[in-house]
Amino acid sequence: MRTTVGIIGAGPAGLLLARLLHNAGIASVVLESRDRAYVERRQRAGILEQGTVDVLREAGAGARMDREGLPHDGIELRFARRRHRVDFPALTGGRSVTVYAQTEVCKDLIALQLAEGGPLLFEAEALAVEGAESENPRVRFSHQGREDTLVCDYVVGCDGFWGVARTAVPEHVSRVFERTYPYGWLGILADVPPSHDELVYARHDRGFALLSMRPARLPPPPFQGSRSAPLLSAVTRAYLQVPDGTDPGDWSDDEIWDELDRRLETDDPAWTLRRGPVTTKSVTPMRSYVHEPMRHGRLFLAGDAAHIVPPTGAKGLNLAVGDVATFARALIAYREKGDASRLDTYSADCLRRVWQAERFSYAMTTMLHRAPDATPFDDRIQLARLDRITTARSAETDLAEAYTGFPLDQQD
Ligand code: RFL
Ligand code: PHB
Repeated sequence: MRTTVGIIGAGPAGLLLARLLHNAGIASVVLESRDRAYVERRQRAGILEQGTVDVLREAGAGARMDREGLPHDGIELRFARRRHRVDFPALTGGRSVTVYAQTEVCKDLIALQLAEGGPLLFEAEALAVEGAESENPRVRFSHQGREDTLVCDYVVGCDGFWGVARTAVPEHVSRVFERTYPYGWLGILADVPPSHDELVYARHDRGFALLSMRPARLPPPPFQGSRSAPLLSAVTRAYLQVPDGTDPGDWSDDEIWDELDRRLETDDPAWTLRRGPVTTKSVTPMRSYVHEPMRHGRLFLAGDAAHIVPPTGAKGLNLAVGDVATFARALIAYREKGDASRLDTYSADCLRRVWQAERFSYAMTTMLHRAPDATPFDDRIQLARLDRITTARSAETDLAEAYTGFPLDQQD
């Protein structure tokens, strides 16, 4: 098999890249090791930065997101029994975020790719990238019980943290920067409307808690003749900080709701937590990780294949979108104007944005989580950082700008 751009992985990075290249008339083949149902079900991110929303719209993949996504103009911080709202548009000159699940972004992009784009092969596992330094890098892969080779002009590794693409960068040119955290997130989806109309990030002596949501489709009432279910509400997505290595089965539904109640409680008696049946439960470890460089010869790394952030800043999916938008623009500039400079600076351009997201995600994580060995001094520093955000406009603006994301074009 031969193509211009071989894409490994059909997560948000690989799928969006295939779409951007298709729109520019550039051929690609996507290889995905899992089956379609698995990719469409995997529960993950939920917050799209303004820039991500813009890229999806420009790619012609924003129609359902525009109908069903929930625009959010702020978040709430809770600490020391206080509530504080951060108003994004007021602090950033009009920027906001959209709540729309990664699963839905992937479903939309898969449907478009299968209808209009180039080949997207499910259950096609990349085994190795070979010849990254040559004119024609190759991906060796297995599909339907056979081994095959995809010969490309460029290979883009969008195969996530556990993928194979990164291993094709020789050790002597690779540098890895990493940090693990001694806690994880127990995440739930529950069939109950959210308890607040914006996301709530809470710092508590018992640990961090986050109240989020997902747009939800409720079945239409029987008297309505409509065939598609109208979007009537949202359901609760919530997270609790738990010790590293926690088994989600260790937590009963009641224990989860009780703990959310404790960590989210403030002096405001008007707020109450809505409880309901928990439909999914899982534990995510927390990690910061950057692999430099993000390019070796004609192999480019994008998204989680090159970097991981702890989810507290809601940046992982947005970084993946930024990387592939940067690569697509660079390749289009080369093909249309013969200008290879943006391909040459791909790694440096992405890493600037990546490190800003690493900084922000680390700052949010360490400000809001309680480490097992935290001292009273550490607690006071966390509270002082939160107090600063709620009293100094400059500190609050810094949070709002980073959360809503820096415009992609700032790099151009
Ligand atoms: P993905 O989504 O991991 O996709 C990689 C794809 O590659 C496939 N693959 C292979 N295919 C072929 N051959 C191989 N050898 C392969 N090896 C792997 C995999 O099956 C998969 O389909 O990476 P991508 O595209 O870079 O996307 C990154 C995002 O998924 C990730 O950063 C976010 O989900 C992180 N994240 C969040 N990001 C946000 O921006 N906002 C959020 O609110 C947010 N919340 C979260 C999150 C991640 C979470 N978890 C579970 C880690 C919340 C959670 C709980
Ligand atoms: C989510 O809704 O999954 C979510 C929201 C905000 C985060 C992380 C995850 O910071």
